[in-house]
Amino acid sequence: MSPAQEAEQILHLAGIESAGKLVSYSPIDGKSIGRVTTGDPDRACARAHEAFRVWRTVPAPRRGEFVRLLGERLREAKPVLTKLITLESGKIIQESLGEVQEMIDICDFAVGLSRQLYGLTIASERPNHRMMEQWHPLGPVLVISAFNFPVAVWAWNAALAIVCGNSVIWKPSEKTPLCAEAVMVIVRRVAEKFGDAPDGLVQLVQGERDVGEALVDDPRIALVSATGSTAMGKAVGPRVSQRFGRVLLELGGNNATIVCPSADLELAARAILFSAAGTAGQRCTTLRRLIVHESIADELVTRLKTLFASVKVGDPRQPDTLVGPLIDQAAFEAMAGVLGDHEVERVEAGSGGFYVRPAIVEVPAQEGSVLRETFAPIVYVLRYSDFPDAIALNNAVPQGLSSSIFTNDLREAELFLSAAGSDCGIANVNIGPSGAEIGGAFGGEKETGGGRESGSDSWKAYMRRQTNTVNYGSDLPLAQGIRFDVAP
Ligand code: UN1
Repeated sequence: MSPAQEAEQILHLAGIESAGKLVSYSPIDGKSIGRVTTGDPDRACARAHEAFRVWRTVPAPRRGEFVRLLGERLREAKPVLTKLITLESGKIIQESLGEVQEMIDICDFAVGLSRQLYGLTIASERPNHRMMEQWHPLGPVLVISAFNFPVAVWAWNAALAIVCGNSVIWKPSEKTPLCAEAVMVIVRRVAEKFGDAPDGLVQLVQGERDVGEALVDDPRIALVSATGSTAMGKAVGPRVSQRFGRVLLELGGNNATIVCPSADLELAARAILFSAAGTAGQRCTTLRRLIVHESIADELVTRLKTLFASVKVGDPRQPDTLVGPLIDQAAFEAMAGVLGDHEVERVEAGSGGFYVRPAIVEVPAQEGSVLRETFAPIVYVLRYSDFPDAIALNNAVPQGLSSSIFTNDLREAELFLSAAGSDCGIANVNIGPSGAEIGGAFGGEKETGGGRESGSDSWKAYMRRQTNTVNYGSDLPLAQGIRFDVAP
């Protein structure tokens, strides 16, 4: 069946009408698979603001019930949503399944969190005084998501924002609008079952750049959580900061793996293949730089070349495909542009999509395109002789998302994780840089934007902290022992 026919069936099943200005194309064959209507940012912000005023007073564990129902519905919808993700983003089925699982996992996490939005109690220096801090809902949250994780990253943000008492507006990538429509069908069913969720608690606003800009600039949006390129973050960050709104940025990565002489090369090779070639190199956590000790570089590169050559590139709906198509022609041109003389190996998959074989390119120095994130499956190989140089190379790029090391030497591993080691938000030992679990805080430093989403205490970004001091005595002692008495 063609992607268009398959998509039509799914949209019909979900009751989604395919109409409107914005066209969705499947990267599988480059053809249109549906249309959606552009949203109205002003109306969405007004509704989100009203919904927030109601939702913030609902007890957090009850808000958790909304997310529990969402997780339950996602479990039921997993097979269908998986298919649509593959049709619209070009991910292989295994990875689309993983993407829906990531949504379910964050729902489970957020349900537990809805009873754990803890503040501290703090010892007061004054007699008969108590200090504490409370975490209150923040306001409407705008989630801008990218094509490569068309639904999971929205879920990371939405699940936390909802239990934290906020309303949510979702501006998905214009390359994956149908996945967002399908998730909204699920959300509407959840709202019905929940009963008294305010109208406009979760909204979808489709559109292109102008729609995104109007939402970003709206003062009713308290937090803009944006995932995408560093260029996008550079545009969004200052606009929001200028109106003193909050931003949570998850931008480009240029992730490295260091392979040391003591490494288990079999393990390393498998991890490198998944991290570099998985999602056709289109994850923000994709492995882009391999920093290998000179004593094992030849052996590892030979092994990797064989693996890269044997990987099946093709229709992502086939169970044995490991690398699906690039998202579009522009992605292909970007890859071809940086590979230049090395030439991109195009794979004919019997359709109009852009299918490429993952490339492994040895470079003498870390310069030029090696310093940039090209959203395609290219891994650059650099050699090192002294371990401190490997760490220096890992850090000598403008981005700071993810990193990893393969070693069986405890000293190397611990140094890599230490304050003098990797400067990234994520640093792993004996696994690749991609494929993080939702339980940890996800995000990175430098040009990656500094935001943290998903697990750990990332929820704090979606709330406002209030410090309270209560005097239960009948005197008025001042802090720092200040005396301020009126003369008798
Ligand atoms: C992204 O590419 O924007 O760690 C997110 C990973 C995934 C999320 C990637 N869990 O690779």
